[in-house]
Amino acid sequence: MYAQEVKSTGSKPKSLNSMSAKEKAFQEKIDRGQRIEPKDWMPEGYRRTLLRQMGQHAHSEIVGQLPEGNWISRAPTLERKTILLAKVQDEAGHGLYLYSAAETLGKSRDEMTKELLSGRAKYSSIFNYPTLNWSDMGAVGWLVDGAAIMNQVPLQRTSYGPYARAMVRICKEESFHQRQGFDIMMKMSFGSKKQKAMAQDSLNRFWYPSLMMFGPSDSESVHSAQSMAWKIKINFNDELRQKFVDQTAPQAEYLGLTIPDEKLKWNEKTEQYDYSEPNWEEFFEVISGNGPCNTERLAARNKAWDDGEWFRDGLLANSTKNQNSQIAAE
Ligand code: FAQ
Repeated sequence: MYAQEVKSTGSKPKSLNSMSAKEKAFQEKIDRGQRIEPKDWMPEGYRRTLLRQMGQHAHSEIVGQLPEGNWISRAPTLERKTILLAKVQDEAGHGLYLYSAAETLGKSRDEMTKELLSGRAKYSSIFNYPTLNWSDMGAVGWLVDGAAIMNQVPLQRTSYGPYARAMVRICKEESFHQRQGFDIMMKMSFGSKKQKAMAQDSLNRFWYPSLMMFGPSDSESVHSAQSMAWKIKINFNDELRQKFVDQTAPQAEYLGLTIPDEKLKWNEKTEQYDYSEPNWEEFFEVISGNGPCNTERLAARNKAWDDGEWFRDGLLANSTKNQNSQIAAE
């Protein structure tokens, strides 16, 4: 019922010569590094691609609250509880900035939400994996937020103004999230034997799903070419995945943990780590709705939407009443 549909409709970018005058002027503006703003003319494909990516991104922030929200009441100390609560609230805020930025392209937040709830829109594959113990909160902050930052810092330079500006604030907060995750990992890794084993277990389970966050390998990425020509995306999927591995491997070493990849090795020639690809079959299963928690995640979002109906109706009724009394007073 709640399966996410895989609907990849990517196309190759047009050459400047085959563009209409309007499209050419638009592309040249992007090539000069100028921002596109909501009232500017834009090709329909640019608008649709942005709506798809920003919508998926917003949904990821919203669904992304669930695996951590699950642990707020079970955090080991009051301090950890308040920090986790603040982080989860931040993710809700990120979703809202992104929905607002996407609304400037002419699609309402309600429409985007309906797409999420019906399974027509995607959200990040990572949130379809379960969080089984406290050290998973460390792994999510360290690896999931770490991967999110790696992907999102370049998006501060994306060509669409409202998206780029939303990303500036989001990145600042994500950086705090990543540090709190690493702090939990340090506590666990340098703690008792049992705690260290929990930290290792979390790394074992979250490593490959984190690598999947960057999307399929470039040869399978249907949108990269056009999205990069439009500067909606700034880097290739594999490029960011490699940077993430290069950044994270020394951190794991510092923690005394082992990344679950026998092939992981520093390559003197390329000056980067060699590593094993994630299981792409599993990735495509997860984004098609068949991951371990897809059904549970969408059911939770649907329940929250249904349970909140009376409140949304109340807010709307109150705002209509206020507007009417203001009109009557004028
Ligand atoms: N999961 O052609 P590409 C976060 C889909 S925020 C699910 O390479 P594209 C914060 C893709 O949509 C995490 N689906 O696609 C946080 C397309 O399907 P479609 C989210 C995926 O768009 C932390 C198809 O595969 N971040 O974590 C995934 O050029 C902790 C072909 O792929 C963003 O959304 C995936 N991992 O590149 C919150 C960042 N990868 O639409 C709470 C912005 C690919 O044709 C707790 N987005 N697909 O049906 C992006 O940078 C890009 O959209 C990519 C994918 C890189 C994710």
